[in-house]
Amino acid sequence: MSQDIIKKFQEADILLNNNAYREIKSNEDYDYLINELIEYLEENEDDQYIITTKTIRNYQEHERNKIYESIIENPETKKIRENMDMSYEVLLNTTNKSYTDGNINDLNKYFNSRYEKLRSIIQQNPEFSKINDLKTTKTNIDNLHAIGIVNSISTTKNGHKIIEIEDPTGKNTVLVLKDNENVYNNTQTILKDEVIGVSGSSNGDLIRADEIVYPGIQRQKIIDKEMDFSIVFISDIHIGSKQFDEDSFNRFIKWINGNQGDESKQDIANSVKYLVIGGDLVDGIGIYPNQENELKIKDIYEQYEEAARLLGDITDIPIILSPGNHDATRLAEPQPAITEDYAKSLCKQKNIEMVSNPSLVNLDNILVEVYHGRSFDDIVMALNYTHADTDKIMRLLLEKRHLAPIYGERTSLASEFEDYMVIDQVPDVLHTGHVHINSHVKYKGIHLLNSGTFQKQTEFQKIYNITPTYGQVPVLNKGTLQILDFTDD
Ligand code: D5M
Ligand code: FE
Ligand code: ZN
Repeated sequence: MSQDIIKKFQEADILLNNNAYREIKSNEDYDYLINELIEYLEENEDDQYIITTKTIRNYQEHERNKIYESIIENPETKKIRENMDMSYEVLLNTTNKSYTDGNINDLNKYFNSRYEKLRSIIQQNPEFSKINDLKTTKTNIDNLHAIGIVNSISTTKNGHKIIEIEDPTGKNTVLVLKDNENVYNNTQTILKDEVIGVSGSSNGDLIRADEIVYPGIQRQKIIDKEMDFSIVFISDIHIGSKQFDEDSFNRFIKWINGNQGDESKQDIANSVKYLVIGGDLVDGIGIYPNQENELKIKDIYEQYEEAARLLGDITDIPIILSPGNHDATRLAEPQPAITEDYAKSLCKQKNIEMVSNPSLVNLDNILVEVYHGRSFDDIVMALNYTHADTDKIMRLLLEKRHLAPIYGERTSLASEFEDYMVIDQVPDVLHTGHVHINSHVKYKGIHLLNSGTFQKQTEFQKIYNITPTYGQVPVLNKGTLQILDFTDD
């Protein structure tokens, strides 16, 4: 018998039989097990002084129960939730609205829809209530107003901006002089394929701009809607990845079930009515080169089974689940909801509502728009931003009233008959993910938030210098945003 094992037990006045000895010795981390067993005996079976394999079984059962009790919903929390009205309404779910087979007419229809929707928003501005068709702007006009999709943006050798715009009737070129500072500055964030309004004068060749306008949003009239409950936002959990931080995620599940954190954290848990998941629930397969080296679960079905096992512990609050670019659904946006083809158990879970990306839900009078955020990669490239500029990007998108303006770059957009990426209805909360970095800003009365991740830094992210903020969960707690940390007990 190995002397150090015997000695440890002797010091605690405990004997052990041969079978128990063998079992303990075969354990990889037997030092840890010995300490645990001694502690268990002292606390639970203090009249016992010989350890047998039966004692080890009792100890294991005891540990399992302990874990189970800390994961399943706290009875008090359950009681509180029984008295809550958790009704909600899905206002936009594009899942069954996809018709495109990708032909060129569909592309025309798609851009027409984008143009018409955004034109009518711009025309809410009285200055643009009457507009000139672009085909009529090739003559001398002193005071014209036009609305067009941006075909291209370039800078002349003297530093002036040239923007080609197009409407259903024709095209024209817009010149913005660099000395015209106000207008010029406003063109710094123009993106290809977005819809803008231009006022100015035409000399027959081109339009000289006096003003450029975006569709824009009004400041919300009710700045703080009444809200006596909480909504939890997470995304980018990446189940199946070696870097998925399961410890933090388990703490999170314990918390939402009323079993983790100090009193104030538990109070917040007891006020939670909804959980929104903004995509990248699993890590997927073959998403980027050499991803398989970073996968712990290399089968997509098993990744979703594991997700179902983890989320299955949340039983009494509705979960709104929208996909991301790592999930098993069409990559082109709008992405249809995840289906039971890949995620059978999740789809069976009664409190999970599978929705598209993007989607719009009404959670007890709080309108939440969920968008994973793939288009941020394109905007970062186009405007020379970084992935930490999410606040800025979300403000821009809101003013442009479009979630993914740039067509034909990394974000593949499906040319549907209707452009569902337009922000038709201004939400109370715009929830995004994808960048793996938390952010929150309140802009014109709207909460713009990014829910970070539960994945530690991957090799891919090292190359791009992206430092994730994992295990930090934003909660809209009765109208105020709080970030809860789950990286520590
Ligand atoms: O995205 C994880 C992170 O990696 C997020 O910060 C965006 C960034 N990312 C993802 N794809 C790209 C490309 N193609 N270029 C640059 N940066 C990217 P995830 O979707 O979880 O892999
Ligand atoms: Fe992600
Ligand atoms: Zn993503």
